Amino acid sequence: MNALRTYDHADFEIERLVADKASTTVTVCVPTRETAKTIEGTVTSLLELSELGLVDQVVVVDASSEDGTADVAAAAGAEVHDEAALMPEFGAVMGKGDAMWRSLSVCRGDLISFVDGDVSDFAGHYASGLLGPLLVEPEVEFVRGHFERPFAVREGELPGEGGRVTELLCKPLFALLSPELLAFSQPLAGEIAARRELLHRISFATGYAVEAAMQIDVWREVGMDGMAEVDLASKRNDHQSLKALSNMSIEVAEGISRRLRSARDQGAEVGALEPAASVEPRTVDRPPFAEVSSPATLAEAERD
Ligand SMILES: Nc1nc2c(ncn2[C@@H]2O[C@H](COP(=O)(O)OP(=O)(O)O)[C@@H](O)[C@H]2O)c(=O)[nH]1
Ligand SMILES: [Mg+2]
Repeated sequence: MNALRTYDHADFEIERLVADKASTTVTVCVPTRETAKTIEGTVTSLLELSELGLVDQVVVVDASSEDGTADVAAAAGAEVHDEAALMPEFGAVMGKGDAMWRSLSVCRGDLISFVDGDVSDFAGHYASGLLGPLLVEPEVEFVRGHFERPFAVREGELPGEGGRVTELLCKPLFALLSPELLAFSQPLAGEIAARRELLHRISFATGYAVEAAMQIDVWREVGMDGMAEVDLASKRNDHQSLKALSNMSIEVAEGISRRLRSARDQGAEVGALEPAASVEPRTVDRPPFAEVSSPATLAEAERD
């Protein structure tokens, strides 16, 4: 097995990246649901990178947030889309992964980065760190961020105690099923960057299944050698309730389960993680974006 390529955001100087970038275009896309508190800072940081020539398009794809996220993002200068207005022929939008997938219809960059919109210590080094490996290393196709994630408590914060679904669900399942993927410290981090063609080739799981599913699909598509991880220092976002994390975990488990079944159907010797027949799935896989512009797929979606 090839070792995972690892970087630090400080390895990439913005001026150098802009020079290496030449005519390559870059989109940064932020999926948002009720993030009015943090989105202005995020958009402002990204537009600073745009002034420096690193980023060409800053997109916010909003879940019709009621807290004014879309207006705040637009006032800060982002290109804002309501997720429901993107690819409406696919019906109701099914959470974060579906919003990301639909955003491919408006993200024009040769390189596309996704970053969360609810991060209070977001800064430009998130985007430059994620884009760096793609701009300097032709073999890298996909980059995921990792960070120190403190857990906020009334008296302050507990270092390293955030990221509970990652540690309690995703990594234990990877440890059992695909230990190679443990090379990534935070496989569920929403901060990624990739070449557009790769993102158009893979399916996107809807909801919170998207990150774990993408981790597996990209690994199967380009191998460890085509992947990289970058240290983005710290990430602070509001913690979700245990109930919300439990629902998130079910979606993550579904995404992993579907990939195991598809690997097995393709002849891989993997164990099954088979849902009971009575289980109503909460997530689905959107087809590779490259396939959806074909008239047959669109007609199929319209029939559903
Ligand atoms: N457009 C859109 N964004 C979403 C949706 N659900 C979550 N997000 C955003 O995706 C990012 C990560 O989601 P979050 O709920 O914070 O997940 P966590 O950080 O893993 O707990 C945040 O910017 C959310 O606002 C959704 O259904 N649609
Ligand atoms: Mg969050």
